[in-house]
Amino acid sequence: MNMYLLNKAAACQRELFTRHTKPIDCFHLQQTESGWEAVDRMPFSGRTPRLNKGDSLCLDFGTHWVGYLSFSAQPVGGAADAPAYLRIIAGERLCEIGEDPDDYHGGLGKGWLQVSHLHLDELPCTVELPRRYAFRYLKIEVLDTSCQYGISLSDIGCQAVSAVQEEDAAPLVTDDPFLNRMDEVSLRTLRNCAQDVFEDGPKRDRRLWLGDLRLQALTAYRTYRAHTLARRCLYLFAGLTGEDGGVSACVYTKPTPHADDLRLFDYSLFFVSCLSDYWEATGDTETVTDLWPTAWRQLELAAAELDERGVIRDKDTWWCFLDWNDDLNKQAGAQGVFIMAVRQGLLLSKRFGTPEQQDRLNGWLEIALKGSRQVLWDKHLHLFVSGQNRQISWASQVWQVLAEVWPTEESRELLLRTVEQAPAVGMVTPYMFHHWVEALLSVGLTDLAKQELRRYWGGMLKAGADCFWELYDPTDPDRSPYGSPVINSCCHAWSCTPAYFFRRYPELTENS
Ligand code: RAM
Repeated sequence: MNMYLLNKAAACQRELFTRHTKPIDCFHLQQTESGWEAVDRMPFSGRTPRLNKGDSLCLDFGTHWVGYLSFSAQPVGGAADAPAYLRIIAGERLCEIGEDPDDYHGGLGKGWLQVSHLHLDELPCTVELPRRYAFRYLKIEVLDTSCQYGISLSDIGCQAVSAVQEEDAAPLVTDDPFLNRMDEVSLRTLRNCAQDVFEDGPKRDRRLWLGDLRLQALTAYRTYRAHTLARRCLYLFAGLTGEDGGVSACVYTKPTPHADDLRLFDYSLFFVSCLSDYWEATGDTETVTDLWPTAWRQLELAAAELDERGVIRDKDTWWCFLDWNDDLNKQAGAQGVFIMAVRQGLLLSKRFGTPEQQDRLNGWLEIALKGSRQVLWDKHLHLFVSGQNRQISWASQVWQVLAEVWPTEESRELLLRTVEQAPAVGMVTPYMFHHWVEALLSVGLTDLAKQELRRYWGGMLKAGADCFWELYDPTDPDRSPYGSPVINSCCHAWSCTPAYFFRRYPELTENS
């Protein structure tokens, strides 16, 4: 733990903005062939009728919020001669309040589900729920009162919190209503994930992941200009490196800052990318001087994974992320991330490094480019292959293009070939789709990038997204990496990047 760096992270901490929000409608839930639906909608008057044992109430807060819930409860019909016993479920989507949380058997801890059981011992009372919730919908179930009384609830509200305010975002100039809507949802996604740190998702995992940070910060520089928050996150990672100087894939800030044991090859290298993006956005020499040694160390550690052919060694473990597709072989993607990070390291090293570091970076670049071109490139197929079984995937092509292994014209042809051949090993997260769109834009395939934004993020909008999701597979709406869609995060920061694309590449919003 490096206290100098952690103190700098602490100095970047700011009070969160707050805003009071209230339910707009009440409704009933109905399960249909296509999932859960809200029926019998009515504007919510602000006070419930008498609720007795077995009654429940569903509320809609109009859109997605992150914050602290409170309400008042009054006894109706007689004195409260027993505690009122309630179960409250908050959900980002209707399925979360429709499914019984007791039926959840997914791979991640049940504690993430936004359920709480409350005993109201003294009535009337005002209750402030201690947990922070990420939700649009709320279901309140009365498990019991007594035969003598029921309860009525009023003042139901949420103190929403965020490090940024929507009104401070740099406006988007387009008169296309669909793109405006996409931008609005991207900005809300980022707002709701921007808390004490850039969280990956405010429902789950509520922590700072390096891969997510990179895309959040990129978007935040061009929208909310949340430079200090990005700086805080960079200092946290650098202050919490392991004994060998490697950064963790994710860190926690509470009760005190500490790192997770997990390391991911690509995420560690994204420390370099994040620092390079931060430098480009801010020109803040003090911070980059402090953090360059951490960035350099990630490059050194990664370069040690190059084999004698100049290719990053493949592994059987969960060593590199890239996407939530279990079938994906990560070797070629990891190689692409490495080359991209070396290029970014080279730029930083010219200002912050030593001549010796520059020489080593140039050496790694040469070796790794050779490895990609001679070992990973299949001369007959004209595609990159990955791993022992020479797997062909979308992710491998995308990362080799982002690494600029071939000149632009060849890369453009490669991406068009990929579309034509549509490899079976596809992309499933907005995170991987971000890189796909970035690759298309990097070689000038602007129309295709536009189409893909409309198809993929637009698909989430058509499916009713208030915020963009952790995972979206248009061919399988219930797909979950964790065995149950109710645990998926439906406000996930790595999906907020349409707001970045629209501002970085104005050609995307022209004549659309
Ligand atoms: C998921 C998280 C996060 C991602 C990691 C690799 O658990 O939600 O967004 O960075 O996986």
